Amino acid sequence: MTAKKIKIKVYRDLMGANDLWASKTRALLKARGIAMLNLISSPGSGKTTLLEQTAALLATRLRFAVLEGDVATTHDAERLARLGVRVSQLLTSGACHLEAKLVHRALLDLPLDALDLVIVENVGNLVCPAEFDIGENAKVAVLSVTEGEDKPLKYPLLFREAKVVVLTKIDLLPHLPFSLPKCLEYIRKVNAALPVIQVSAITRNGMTPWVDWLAAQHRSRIG
Ligand SMILES: Nc1nc2c(ncn2[C@@H]2O[C@H](COP(=O)(O)OP(=O)(O)O)[C@@H](O)[C@H]2O)c(=O)[nH]1
Ligand SMILES: [Mg+2]
Repeated sequence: MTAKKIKIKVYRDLMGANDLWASKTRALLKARGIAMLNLISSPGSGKTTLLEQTAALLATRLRFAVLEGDVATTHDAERLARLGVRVSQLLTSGACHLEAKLVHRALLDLPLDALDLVIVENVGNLVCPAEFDIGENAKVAVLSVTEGEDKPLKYPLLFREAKVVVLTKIDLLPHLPFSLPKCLEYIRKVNAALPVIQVSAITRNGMTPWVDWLAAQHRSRIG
């Protein structure tokens, strides 16, 4: 009896390909002493506004560029370009996160010899961007006080992976039934050592510790 030919459908490990591009990026940036940060949050938590406020404060200290990740439009890149920031827009055409290959391509078009820091604003989403390594040195979890204090418990991966939490829109605290101690407790439950920087892009409260933290990321990169 002749053996029946068996056909097997094979699905490639796409995450494996992503990790390969992420490690290429990590090597590229390490060789040039550039730090790269990956800002992750839900839509509307204030990432672009934070970057708008960061731009002038950071410009006197570091040479930096921004990669703006979105599903559609160049709105966020335009907001930063208007302030003179070196910025590129990365469009995912529907995908809910940035992939390492696209980030790598955009990095190769930047004048890497003239940069200390690259800040990536990932697509607004608390789930998928946390799962995809893009070759960053650190993930930054951005959480606004309007989202409720329980998000670190509901989306623990991001808060486990992040190196810092930026808690935004703290100017709104007097108007919201948001418990800051409860939120901090939930963050600690997921990641006991995670630092939290509280900021308001409106009052500019907390901007100095945030910019100091950014500068420290570059120092630890070259140190
Ligand atoms: N009250 C207050 N509103 C803010 C603050 N930061 C951002 N916003 C508002 O939140 C909305 C979303 O901001 P945006 O930066 O576009 O969020 P992104 O989607 O995370 O980039 C806009 O209407 C901002 O004006 C803040 O610190 N305080
Ligand atoms: Mg934005």
